[in-house]
Amino acid sequence: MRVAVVGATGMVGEVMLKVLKERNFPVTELIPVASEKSVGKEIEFNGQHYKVVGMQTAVDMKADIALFSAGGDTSREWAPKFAAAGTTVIDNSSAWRMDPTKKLVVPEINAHLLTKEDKIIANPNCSTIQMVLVLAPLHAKYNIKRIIVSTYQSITGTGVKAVQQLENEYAGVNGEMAYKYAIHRNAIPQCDIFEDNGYTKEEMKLVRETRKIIGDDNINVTATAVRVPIVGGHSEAVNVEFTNDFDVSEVRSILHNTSGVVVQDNTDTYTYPMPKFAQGKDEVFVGRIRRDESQPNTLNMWIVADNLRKGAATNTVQIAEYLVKNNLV
Ligand code: 11C
Repeated sequence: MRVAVVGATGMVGEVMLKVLKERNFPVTELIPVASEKSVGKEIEFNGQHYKVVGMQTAVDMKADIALFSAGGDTSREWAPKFAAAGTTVIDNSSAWRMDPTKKLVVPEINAHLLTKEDKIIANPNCSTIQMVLVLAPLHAKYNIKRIIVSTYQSITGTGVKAVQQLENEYAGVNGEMAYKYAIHRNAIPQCDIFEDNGYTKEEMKLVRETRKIIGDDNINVTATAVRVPIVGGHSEAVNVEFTNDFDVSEVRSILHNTSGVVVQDNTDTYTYPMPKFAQGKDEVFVGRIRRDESQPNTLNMWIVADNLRKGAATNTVQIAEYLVKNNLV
């Protein structure tokens, strides 16, 4: 496969390159693509050196697959051009996710919907991916009525500028601010901008994307997304009400048998997921699985994943793997 990575020098782009390498994705030629200021830089991949190219050059090179992580505006402008040149785009931005003509894919849940005609495929938001991977098999069994989710999100979700802000604050030096407020020793109840309804875009992604991926508009979701001074991954406290009752040990067993999910749940040994240990891993970790005793058929869980891995790069590469395996590119 001739693979273009658009945004190759960015935080997610770098992880995409790492994941392609680790998973032995069959790359015959890498086409690293970035903005004009990075054009000409060299990137090492599998022992070979590749020069970073600009967008139009990359379109003209007609790669088989392009993995995009360069923001919504770049994606809206360039993904259709790549697609028109015959390249299948897997896009990590929010540009196409809610477009009814585009598939929004978490491979373990809905990759079977993909066809050769899908030339722009959307990768969901990180906080949505880790939640739906755990909830989809439980929905199949018990039918979700309502989800209440509170997130504790890593600064890496904002990007390199936020990591720099935290480092500056640790060091006590003034620098550019990614957030309106200090993030060191703080929790900011705002991820992304506000929508007219008083929720942030991040919170509404959890509502809309969950329904689209699971394929059920009857699932009610309400979210509070919070930024915390953490780098290893996003954590989520999830309260889920089902139509049908469940047995907690059966829930554990379903999740234990769910591909991509690791159950870490033993109060005797203080075993539960934490971003410090999820960092660099491709799986989604779930623990603190317990019945909500305040109302029937309701479960509490704690879900953690590396937002740059399963939340972004790994999920994108897994979609590409599915396309290759099923001759869809
Ligand atoms: C965050 N979830 O942590 C965001 C980052 O829609 O792909 C990814 C934004 C997106 O702030």
